[in-house]
Amino acid sequence: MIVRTLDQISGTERDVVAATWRSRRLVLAGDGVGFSLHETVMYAGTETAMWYTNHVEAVLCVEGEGELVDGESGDRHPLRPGTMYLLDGHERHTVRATTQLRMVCVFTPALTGREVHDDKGSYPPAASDDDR
Ligand code: 9YT
Repeated sequence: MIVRTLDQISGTERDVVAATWRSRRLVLAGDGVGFSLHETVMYAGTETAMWYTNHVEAVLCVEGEGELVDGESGDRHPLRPGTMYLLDGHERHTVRATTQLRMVCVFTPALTGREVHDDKGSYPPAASDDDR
């Protein structure tokens, strides 16, 4: 069993800061369970375009208000605590944070740790089975 707190990982390699978000990665590929688990804060007033071509991601909003735009269909969905979205088709999407948004995110395959978005808003494929 592994037990970790957000306080323990703050300021460590598991704490990744980008222009519009901060992601504290509680479970990573090195833990060897096939998924990663992150607590992600999207900063108030920001817009983040993403396109996870190599991963499936589930996101549960637990704090804040915003909007999710499906980049494939153009559909818009309000984001508020209790709303979940699952990117089961590698959809392009944009998150608009009206207030600060706090999300719980699960990625499969697991992220290895230091990933930040490339110019398409994607992360590279998992390096190898040895990293999972
Ligand atoms: C909601 C979302 O996907 N935000 C971008 C960061 C990502 N969740 C991560 O790396 O934790």
